[in-house]
Amino acid sequence: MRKAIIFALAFLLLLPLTKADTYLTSCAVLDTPGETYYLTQDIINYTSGDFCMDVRASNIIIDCQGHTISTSMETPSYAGIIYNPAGGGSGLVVRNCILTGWSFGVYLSGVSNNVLQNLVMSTNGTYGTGVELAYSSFNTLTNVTIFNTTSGLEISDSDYTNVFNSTIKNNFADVFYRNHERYCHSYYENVIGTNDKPIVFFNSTVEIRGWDNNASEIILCGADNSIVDNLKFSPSSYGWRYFVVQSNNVTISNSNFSNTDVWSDYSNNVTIFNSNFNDAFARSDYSNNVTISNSIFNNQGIGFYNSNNGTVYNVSISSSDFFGIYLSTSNFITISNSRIQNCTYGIRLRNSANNSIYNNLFNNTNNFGFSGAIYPNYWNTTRQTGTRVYSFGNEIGGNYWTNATGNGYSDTCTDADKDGFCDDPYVLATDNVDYLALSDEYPSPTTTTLPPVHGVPLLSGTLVGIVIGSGILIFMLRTLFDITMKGDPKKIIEYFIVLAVIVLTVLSLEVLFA
Ligand SMILES: [Ca+2]
Ligand SMILES: [Ca+2]
Repeated sequence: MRKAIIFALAFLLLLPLTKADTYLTSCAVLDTPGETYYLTQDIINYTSGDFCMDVRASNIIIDCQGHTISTSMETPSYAGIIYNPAGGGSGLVVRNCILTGWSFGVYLSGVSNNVLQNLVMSTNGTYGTGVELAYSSFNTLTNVTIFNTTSGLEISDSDYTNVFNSTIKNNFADVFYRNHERYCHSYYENVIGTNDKPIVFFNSTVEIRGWDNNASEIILCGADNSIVDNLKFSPSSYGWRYFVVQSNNVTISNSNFSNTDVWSDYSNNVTIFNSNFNDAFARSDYSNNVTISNSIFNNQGIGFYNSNNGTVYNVSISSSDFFGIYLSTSNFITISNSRIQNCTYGIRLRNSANNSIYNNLFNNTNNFGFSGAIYPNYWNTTRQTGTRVYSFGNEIGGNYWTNATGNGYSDTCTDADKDGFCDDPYVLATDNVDYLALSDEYPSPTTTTLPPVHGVPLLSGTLVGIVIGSGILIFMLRTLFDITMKGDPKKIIEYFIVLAVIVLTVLSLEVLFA
């Protein structure tokens, strides 16, 4: 009896120490806290529900032991592994799994301190995300491979994401930030993206100079006062690559971007100048004082979203299938001295007010468009002396509105006094009027360009006249002085003959150069 009691006590003592293991052969709801679930076989083409492994308790370990959990492409599917318990949770470990075809390979929402290790995820090219972190912080990914998804690692309102020794490449977007404010406490080490270049993350001031495609994705998060100069960034012809700026006071200059979004997100005072964008989109979200100047955009343009006080100056945008410039819920943006051509829309405004758009050339299929609520905007500045972006005249005011066939408003408007401004306001929409639309009626200045004369090219008639006239005056005074001193009548006759020859020469020059 005593022996039996001792045995029972020992058994009871051992109970909490007993490894709580469950072996799975199919998808399941995992709701025992602290349990380790081992998958003992592949689960192929699961189609019976939205989730395969539905985690509902904390500190659970899922070890697939190298097995695959897949769903068939044709069936709407949601997550291979989801951890989204009501009231939150933490401590999930997922390891040694291959997750294929899911809308989300692993979906973590409202949970923290989780670990993903030794995972391979793909969607075989259909829509899907490898790992979604939504409102989930303090997560660590180690040795995770994600490819062929829409978003490899999507980070939505989550911070403290640590990624080690992982490959997230050949996804439409490799690491996609969707934070609605700045979360910059993440850490990336040896994370390889598309083209086998690293995905780099900086959260303190950095100077990036002279990089020639050293990275596949660059994230400046809280890297205030950073300088980017002479950067060449053309990560891949496929997909959506990012140069993400979530930092203040960042300067980007003398750089070349292709196939990328240069994305100012929750950032103030970002300045971009002297740069080329080819198939590259400069967008500003929730960012103030973003300035883009002296730059060239081809195939894509510039977008401001929920951003105020931006500036676009001396920028050339061409051949965008969507828009040259888009203002969405963005106010007090100034766009001037820019050329926007061959775009489907030159500029589009949505719910945007108090923007100033003047002295630009618009030459597009549709020069402007509005959506959402239409608020007042300024389409001209005060009439003043200045250099026009297009058309003759020495005063600026509004914009030049034309199109490929040359019969836009500025081409055809009445400008009876030929002052270079259309006589009637150009009404784009309610409270959106260009009162000083530029016209092409200002007389072109009669600049006479002369052919080369004795190897001296392009002398103007006036200049020739002044030079020769001054020479003659000096010559005449000196000769007259000589003659007067000598008092020789023959010299006086010679003087007048020379004078006659000179006058005739000057006259013929003036006729020639008139
Ligand atoms: Ca005209
Ligand atoms: Ca006029």
